[in-house]
Amino acid sequence: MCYPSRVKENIGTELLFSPLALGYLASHTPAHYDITTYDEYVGESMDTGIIRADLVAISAITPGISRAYEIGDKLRDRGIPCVIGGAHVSALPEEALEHFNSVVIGEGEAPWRQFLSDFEKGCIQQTYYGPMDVCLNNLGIPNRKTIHPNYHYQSVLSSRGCPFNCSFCYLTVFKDRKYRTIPHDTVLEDLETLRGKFAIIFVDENFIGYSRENIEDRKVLMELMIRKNFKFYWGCQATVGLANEPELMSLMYRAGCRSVFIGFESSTIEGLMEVKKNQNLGVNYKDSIRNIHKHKISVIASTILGMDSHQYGYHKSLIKDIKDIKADMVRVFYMTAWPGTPLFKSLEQEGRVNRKWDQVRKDIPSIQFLHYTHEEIIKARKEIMDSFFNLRRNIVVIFRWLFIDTSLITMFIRINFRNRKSEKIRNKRAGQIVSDAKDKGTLL
Ligand code: B12
Ligand code: SF4
Repeated sequence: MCYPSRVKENIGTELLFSPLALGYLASHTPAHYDITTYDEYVGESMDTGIIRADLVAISAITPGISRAYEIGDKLRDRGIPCVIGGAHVSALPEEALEHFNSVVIGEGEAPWRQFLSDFEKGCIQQTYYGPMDVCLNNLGIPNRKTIHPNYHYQSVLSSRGCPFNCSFCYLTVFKDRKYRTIPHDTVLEDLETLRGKFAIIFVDENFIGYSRENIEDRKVLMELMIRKNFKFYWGCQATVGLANEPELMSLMYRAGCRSVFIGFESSTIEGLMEVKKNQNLGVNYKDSIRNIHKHKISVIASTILGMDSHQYGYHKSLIKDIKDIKADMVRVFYMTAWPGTPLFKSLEQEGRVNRKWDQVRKDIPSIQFLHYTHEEIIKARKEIMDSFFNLRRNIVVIFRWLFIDTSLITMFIRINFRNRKSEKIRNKRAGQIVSDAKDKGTLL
């Protein structure tokens, strides 16, 4: 099994969370298979010339897809059957079938079991489909032996799916995606394997779910986690609606939550409407963060630069707005068009997308922006990041937390230090790509 990547991801922010796809597939693989995992994000390169295997399974996302195709081509030439799954090929299965024997679209566990059964009978199909509304009662826990120890934080899932339709989100590729929780016993069993870690991360699309029933379910999970006394700290992604759930936030804090990553995306109404982030409309970000801080949980504000409605100069007002809402940390991503999304479809019609998949990442400008050139947007992003990753700003945030809760301070300093290093790598990489494109006259 392999996670393909041409570059070893930088040890700063890119390697924050461990991938789980192959871990789940491994736990749904019959015991008579002997599995070896190559994780190219951490530099475990798969040598396609010498590798011996009866079958190779690849899990890829867009920036690693060209490497995946290279692996598929070489191994198929050597007569080794290859199967691929993940976000990118779920959107573009025909493209993937040019390089692979089989493509799995959607959620992988059930089609993977079917694929293996067909493989043993010698009759594999070209495509397999895993709906995203199947009950997760029999999901089980991921096989963590397949996860490389070099990741800063081990990822955990307690739910899957999201019913919203943000135009840029890769999840919109799946029509039948439904929010489903993983049984509490299964989540606790998985967490038990992580006892002793300093911190972990829940990679659920939205940890708090989408209904009253979901919120109540989360409260029960929190109570169970508190009873288990795990001791590790954790973070998660959630919608800003978390701020209206005092009881849940208080339980989350007691269960170890210290940080929540929230997609604010835009500080303008036009921006939110443009990307259909309707759940953020009318929300007062400052009050929301204040409410979350009251429960001693820090906020990482994620935001997008380069929407069509963001006029040149938007980044300057964004710096002011993020400071004003008192977010503890900020992540700024370029507007990126993932294949299969509504955003990709509309920008493709206008000839504004980049199909050099290696360069389609949220830290490299890849689409043609309406109001910024690529050079301008790199400078704009750097301006934002410089105003958040500097000593003065660090002192402000550390002081804030000294009076609220000190358990996060070491982690904050560590993440900040890594982020500063990563930012340099990111800017250098983005700058190089833009200047190469300029030299070749292919700059968007
Ligand atoms: C952990 C993580 C990482 C890890 C590992 C990446 C990986 N392959 O998972 C690391 C730290 C390396 C990483 C890095 C990046 N990541 Co990341 N990451 C995630 C995160 C938070 C969790 C992934 C995960 O484990 N999910 C849980 C598993 C169970 O779901 P899954 O991966 O989708 O797998 C299921 C199915 O897709 C399918 N499946 C997948 N593979 C296979 C293979 C086979 C054979 C089969 C049968 C089925 C199958 O079955 C699985 C089980 O049901 C996701 C967001 C999210 N919540 O999913 C983003 C995400 C995958 N990352 C993303 C991005 C953009 C990046 C970066 C490019 C960041 C950037 N700066 O822009 C980098 C660079 C990666 C590179 N070089 O290619 C995007 C991908 C979008 C896309 N269309 O490609 C996501 C979706 C986040 C987002 N919304 O933007 N990331
Ligand atoms: S709320 Fe998050 S996970 Fe759901 S569609 Fe929007 S960006 Fe995607």
